[in-house]
Amino acid sequence: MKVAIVGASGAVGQELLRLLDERNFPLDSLVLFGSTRSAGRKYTFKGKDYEVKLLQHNEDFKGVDIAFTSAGAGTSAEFAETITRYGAVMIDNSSQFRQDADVPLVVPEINAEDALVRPRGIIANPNCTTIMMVVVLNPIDRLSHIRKVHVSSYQSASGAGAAAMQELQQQYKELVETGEVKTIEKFPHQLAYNVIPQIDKMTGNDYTKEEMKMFNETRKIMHSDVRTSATCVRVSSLRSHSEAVWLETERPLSVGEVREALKTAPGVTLVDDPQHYIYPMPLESAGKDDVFVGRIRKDLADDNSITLWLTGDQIRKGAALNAVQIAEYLVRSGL
Ligand code: 11C
Repeated sequence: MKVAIVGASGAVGQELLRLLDERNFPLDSLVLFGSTRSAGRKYTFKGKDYEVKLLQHNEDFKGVDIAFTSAGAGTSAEFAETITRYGAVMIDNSSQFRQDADVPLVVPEINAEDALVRPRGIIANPNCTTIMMVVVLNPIDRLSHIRKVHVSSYQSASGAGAAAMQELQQQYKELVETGEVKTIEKFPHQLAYNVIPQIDKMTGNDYTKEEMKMFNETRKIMHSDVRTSATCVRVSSLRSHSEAVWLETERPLSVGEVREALKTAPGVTLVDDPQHYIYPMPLESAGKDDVFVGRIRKDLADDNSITLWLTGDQIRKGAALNAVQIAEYLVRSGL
């Protein structure tokens, strides 16, 4: 098995390297790609050094079985043909192909088998905020169909990449040292001591692209007509996203049956004892694999609705881990 990582120096690329090692992914050879900025950098994997090659339109992908791509939508669009030409399966972390009818959009706990039909050799890895939410919605949807979701996200700096995480840390340093923030490049406003109610660009319907990803991707992954209305907000946590979710089902569900369904759901850990101040928090889910869920309660405003809170590591389950789980499924299915 020959594996390639495109965007090896980024936050997701680095997490992919850690996960392939940690999970003993059955690879025989590895090749790393990057932009002119990262080409030439060296990373160690299982005791061996690998140099990042410049991503180019050439024959470097000959013999590659699985290519993880995490270098932005533009790069994925430009290089998809080059990457898949000789049969590599491209597991793409960008938003470029997610809504294409001939590209499966996969969260293995929910629709793994969709990955088996991939006419273009591309499998899309969903948006991080959406992945975490659907892992929790799906077991509830099995109890009773979810018709509507309202969600407010609390997204960490890591969603905007490694440089954005450094920027947040730099902003706090500047505040302590000089009392004011000087570095504002990756976010549209100062993030330290702030929250920003916009992630990604605005679309024509007054929702942001991130919010529309939650609407569209949830439907495609769950094969559902659910309608999701989201407000996506950047907060100053470093690397784990949180979401407050209100979901409306066809029949009223009890808190007890929702808890029972989530207790045994794959990829979910129940952390729900608020009387003792126990609930999921981004500091605790950072670096972990599962999506953590708590504060499960009846919605006071709607008898058919349940309210809950979840957190999950955006770089792990929200990106790199989900991609590796897709690859593991392909291997188990005989790739
Ligand atoms: C963020 N969720 O937190 C975004 C990053 O569609 O893969 C991931 C964007 C995407 O900024």
